[in-house]
Amino acid sequence: MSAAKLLNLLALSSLAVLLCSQGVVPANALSAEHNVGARHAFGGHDQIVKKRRSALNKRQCRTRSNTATSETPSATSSAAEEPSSTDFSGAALAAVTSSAAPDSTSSAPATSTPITSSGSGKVGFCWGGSNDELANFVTGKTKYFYNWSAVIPDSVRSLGLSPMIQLWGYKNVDEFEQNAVQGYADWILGMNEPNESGQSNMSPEEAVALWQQHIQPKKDLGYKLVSPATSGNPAGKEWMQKFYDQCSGCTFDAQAVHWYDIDADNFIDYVTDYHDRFGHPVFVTEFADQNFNGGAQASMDEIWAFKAAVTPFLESNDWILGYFPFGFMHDMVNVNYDNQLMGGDGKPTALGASYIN
Ligand SMILES: *[C@@H]1O[C@H](CO)[C@@H](O)[C@H](O)[C@H]1NC(C)=O
Ligand SMILES: CC(=O)N[C@H]1CO[C@H](CO)[C@@H](O)[C@@H]1O
Repeated sequence: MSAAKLLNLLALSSLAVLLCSQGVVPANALSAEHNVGARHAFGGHDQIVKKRRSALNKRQCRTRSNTATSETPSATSSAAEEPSSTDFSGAALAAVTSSAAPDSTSSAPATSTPITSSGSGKVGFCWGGSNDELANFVTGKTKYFYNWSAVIPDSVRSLGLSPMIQLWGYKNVDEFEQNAVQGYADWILGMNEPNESGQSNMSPEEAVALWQQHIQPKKDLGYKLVSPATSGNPAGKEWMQKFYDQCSGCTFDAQAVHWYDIDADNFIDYVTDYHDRFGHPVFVTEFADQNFNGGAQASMDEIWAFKAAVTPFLESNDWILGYFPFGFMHDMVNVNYDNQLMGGDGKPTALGASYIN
């Protein structure tokens, strides 16, 4: 990935900044401190947080990516660092099937047998790889694609994936309007973590105005509309409630949910609550077994256990339309590299292969 593209991705990614601020607070961990941290993520507070974090997994907080904001200091820093994760792609190769993408250039061995390929089509890519690497990941179980922008790589359609474009925030309104013509994509994702100052950073009122002006009219062009995605902290739900309460004339085909933490039961409760509370089918458009609350990171064994615990929940509930594990990318931003789903060779890690097969 070129440095420019990487920076672009980092700027847009939800993970960009909040991970170096107080980070994502579990749904049930009310924390006033979180709000303070988020608000001051670009000021002196950030240094304090960095110090506090330095005792943790060093990889966690090495990249700042605040080009998304006007406060924006240095987005250059260590963004070009190579991922330091273990690369399981050798094992992954054996597990990958290219059955759903017969015309792909996947380098998965044609002779390999998938572990299991449910063909459920619920796995989505929040994608940070290059375009030509995408074919390495497409299976009968994968279906959705977005990359925090309103631009879709050509290969998405030809690989049989369902493209989603995002009105990320104010910064890509023009790009969004240019691209969101009939048939360009299937789904529109609303704003990215609007309740975070380091992300699209807008009030429910502002988001309602953007939605009514730019997103809702696309319904008539055949698009299915997905709510904004608030960050996984308690204020996110409040923000969402206010947004829904005020968005008159708005229609929603699905609810977007983001979640980062280390407890599978908490994940299940959180996602279920979003569904029960707001009443729409759900896309979990970002999630990982990642601790942003100061404790230890999950071990690789625990990450596997987390995956084993949440996957049956995600697969078996019809109201969950799709789920997007983080991350199919080379640079994991501030997330524990043990969660990485793509190896340095652009092929699935063992964990990545397990999610898509
Ligand atoms: C998303 O993909 C498009 C098409 O390949 C690319 O132009 C754009 O830079 C990507 N966006 C990000 C944030 O990587
Ligand atoms: C940037 C922003 O609007 N943050 C908001 C996130 O949501 C909570 C709850 O509505 C607000 O208090 C924050 O101001």
